[in-house]
Amino acid sequence: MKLYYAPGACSLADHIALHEAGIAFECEKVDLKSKRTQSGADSTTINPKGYVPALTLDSGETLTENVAILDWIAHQYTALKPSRTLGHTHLLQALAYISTEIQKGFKPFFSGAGEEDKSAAGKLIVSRMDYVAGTMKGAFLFGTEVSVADCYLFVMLLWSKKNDLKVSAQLDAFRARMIERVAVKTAMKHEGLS
Ligand SMILES: N[C@@H](CCC(=O)N[C@@H](CS)C(=O)NCC(=O)O)C(=O)O
Repeated sequence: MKLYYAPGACSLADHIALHEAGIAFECEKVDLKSKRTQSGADSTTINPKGYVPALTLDSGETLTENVAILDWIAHQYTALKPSRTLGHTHLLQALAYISTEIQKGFKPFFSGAGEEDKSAAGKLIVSRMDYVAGTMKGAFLFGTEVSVADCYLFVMLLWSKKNDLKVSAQLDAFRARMIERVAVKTAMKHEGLS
């Protein structure tokens, strides 16, 4: 199995989740500008959508879309999803919200938008982060155990920090808790982020 990633990109969530799951996998870095992988391949032959993450399974099939890949990882290692009634639906609900409402909200920060647009986007992101924080059932989104959605939320908090967005003390504490995890340290070190 091979994860295609770019350092610090949303693919970091999958990288962390694969380590949390203890699944054996390889990684290959993608240059998002040139669309070349570390070994020189054209990354659009792996993911024709032209972005990361992409996860090539041992069967040869390649999965794309963070929500789908994180959901797949949680199915391989079910400790990474809530087990209670509607647990899977709640997981998808959290992943979809993080992907479509939070991650997409960062677009102005990556597209060279003006300060006014960035400020408006930042406010929206912080309020959406606050909403997610309000739904947390404990130290992690679904209680005492980490889930694949926590891995994704953590990456969004790294992006917030990088863009000087001030999040609540609760989310700062969550980020600090996550960063101490072996899986997080391992993935971040591999991506050259620590
Ligand atoms: N819908 C995709 C979006 C993935 C995405 O936005 N990837 C970014 C990095 S976080 C990327 O590779 N951007 C490069 C590009 O679009 O050219 C998903 O959720 O997986």
